[in-house]
Amino acid sequence: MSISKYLSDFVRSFKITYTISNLFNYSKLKGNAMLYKKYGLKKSVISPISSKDFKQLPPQPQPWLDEKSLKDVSKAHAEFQSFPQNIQESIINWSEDGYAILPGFFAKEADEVNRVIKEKLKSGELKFRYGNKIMFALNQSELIRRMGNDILMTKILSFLLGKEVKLFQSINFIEGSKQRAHSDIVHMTTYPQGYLIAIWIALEDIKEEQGALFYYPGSHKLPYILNDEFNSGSSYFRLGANSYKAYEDRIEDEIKNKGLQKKVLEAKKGDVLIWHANLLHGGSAITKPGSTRKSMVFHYYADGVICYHEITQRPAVF
Ligand SMILES: O=C(O)CCC(=O)C(=O)O
Repeated sequence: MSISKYLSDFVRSFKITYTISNLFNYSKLKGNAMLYKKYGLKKSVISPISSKDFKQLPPQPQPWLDEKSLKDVSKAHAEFQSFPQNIQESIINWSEDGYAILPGFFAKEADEVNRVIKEKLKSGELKFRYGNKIMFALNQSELIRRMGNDILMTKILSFLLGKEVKLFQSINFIEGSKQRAHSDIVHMTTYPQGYLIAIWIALEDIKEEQGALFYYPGSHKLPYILNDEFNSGSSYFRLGANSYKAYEDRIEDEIKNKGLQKKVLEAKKGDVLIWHANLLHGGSAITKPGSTRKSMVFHYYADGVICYHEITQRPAVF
């Protein structure tokens, strides 16, 4: 590890560092005061925040399709009936599976996204972060922003969550992420719980050997695993140095104990997979060295809920 990376990790391990950063982002966070009041959370919008803060608050309803099955309500649901037939077929098992595949949804846009990403990496406007991730390319590309706010996609996601969604971030990959199984709620968390949804887009045809996306159908129904459920090593002042590894180990145990069955997504260019906030997923090993796995993820939070990052105990900044 380089000295600068070591120093940056060290500084970021102190919660006060995030509090100072929140202070700089005060104009973006001050709107949270209304949400904190709405849900009875008594704390400053610049303070660290985690699931511990919500323990004393009354339980809130989960997203509607966690409580009932879309299959049971679809026939009588006008909005569901207004979706094109192919979309209806793709999302009908959402409540049971926790994911939906929309073949070729962004097939027309994929090549142009690849061109834009390549050009912006070359010019230095975009850079890799956290290893192999290109974060927030949507801030640099009208096309990516447009895709993230695609009207039909936004309608589908809002329908599935039962609340309007707002685009939070994009992540682009050139190679497979090789990320171990996880659920997004440990990174992007909400109160009430479960109000995050994400889409993954294949930007080229992808075979397993390229480090394809994998996921565990039905795993979204497992209890949410938040900081209290693993040894995060965090204290009043600091975040635990190995909290993410401890989390991933905990998830690996959960998968073994519950005997969950993995599926690997061999995708065609433009295919979209929508995943539930709590669906376990990750990136397969790359068994064909040097292969690419061009893909893009959009994460969306629901409107009107408290949005934060459980593992780093920070409020989400839009
Ligand atoms: O693309 C992948 O391999 C995983 C991405 C992911 O897990 C995420 O963005 O939450």
